Parts: sequence; structure tokens; C-alpha cells
Amino acid sequence: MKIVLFALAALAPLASAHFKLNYPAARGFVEDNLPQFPCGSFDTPSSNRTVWPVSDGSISLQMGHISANVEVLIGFGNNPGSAFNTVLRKTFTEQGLGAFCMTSFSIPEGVNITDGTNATIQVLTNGDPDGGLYNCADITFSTSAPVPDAGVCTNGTGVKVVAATSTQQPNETTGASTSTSASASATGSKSAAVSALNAGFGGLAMAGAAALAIVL
Ligand SMILES: [Cu+2]
Repeated sequence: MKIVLFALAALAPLASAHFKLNYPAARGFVEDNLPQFPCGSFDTPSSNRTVWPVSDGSISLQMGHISANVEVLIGFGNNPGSAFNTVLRKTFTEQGLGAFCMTSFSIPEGVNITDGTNATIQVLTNGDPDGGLYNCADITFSTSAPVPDAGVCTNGTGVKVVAATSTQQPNETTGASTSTSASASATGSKSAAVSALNAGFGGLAMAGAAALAIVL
């Protein structure tokens, strides 16, 4: 029985390794709640906003999957709710574990940003093996935003960006959707993705226990 418990414990880090939004500061972080749209269970804006540049902004993540599809969205205003309707960076694939720094963010043409405009950034990745995971950060735009300290936005060894393997958003699992409404599709496909994720891990753990039980 000891061996079975050890095997299950070994699987646990795999299931819980997701991603973390470090800069700008996330509203909060509860790893098990990351699948909860739109902000990983943190539904209300933080009172402590990061002052973020109007141009050439950066976003720092900590990556817990060997590979992840990543998309960055933004909702404008003091409390966008779930209306993350503007794409800041379209879906791409990141590879490697650890620190991951995204740079050169600029606001899309036609969006009117001034000093003091509030907004919320939503970072969306896929799960294990797929399904949406969400982290949000509340910001205030400023043309005089400080450059983040050295070491805040870095890349771990072997961390790299490759072209997206799919045109789907990270939380979509099936179909060839070309939806431009991130929030709508995110809501619709999330629960199916999460149950697929849970089924996958449950199955894996049971298979492992069964195999060991036969050995014992
Ligand atoms: Cu994970």
C-alpha cells in the first residue's frame, strides 16, 4: 500500500503545476482555482493596481507546464467584469519551465488610453492537457510608469516562444472556431475542458494504482 500512495503522490505535482502571473501583480493566486473564469476565482479588482506603461509594457509569468498555449487579453475600465474583449497578444505556444517574460506590449489602434486609465489584464493558458486557466492583474496606465526592477521579467533556461500550433484560443478543445469574442467562448468551453482534464488525471491515477495493485 505504501508503494501505491507514493505513486499517487508523485502524480500530484504534475496535476497542480499550472502557471502564475507575477508582473503586473495578480489579483491573487489559488492554484486549484485557476480554471475558474474569468480570473481564477478573483472576481473583484484589487485596490492595489500596478502602474503600467502605455507602450512597451511587459508581463512576467512562471510556467509550470513543459509547453503551454498562452493568450493575453485586456478589459478596460475600473471593473471590466468578464469583458476581456481586446486581444493584447494572440495565442502562441510557450515551451519550457520557470520564468517567462513577455515584452513589447502595445495597445491596439483605436483604443483611447490616457494617463490614469484603469484596465485589467487577463492571461489565459491551456491546462493539462487542455482547458482554460486564468490569472488577472489590475493596472493603471501611465506614460511615466517605472521600468520593472531587474530580475522581475526574465526567462528561465530553455524557455522559448514558438508559433502557435493552433488558431484556437487556449481554452478551446475542439472545433476550428475563429471567434473574436474571447469572453463568450471562454465561458462556453471551459467546463467541458475542465471535466476532460479531471477525467484524464483520474484515469491516470486509477490506472497507476491498478497496475501496482496487480504487482503487489
Ligand atoms: Cu497545470
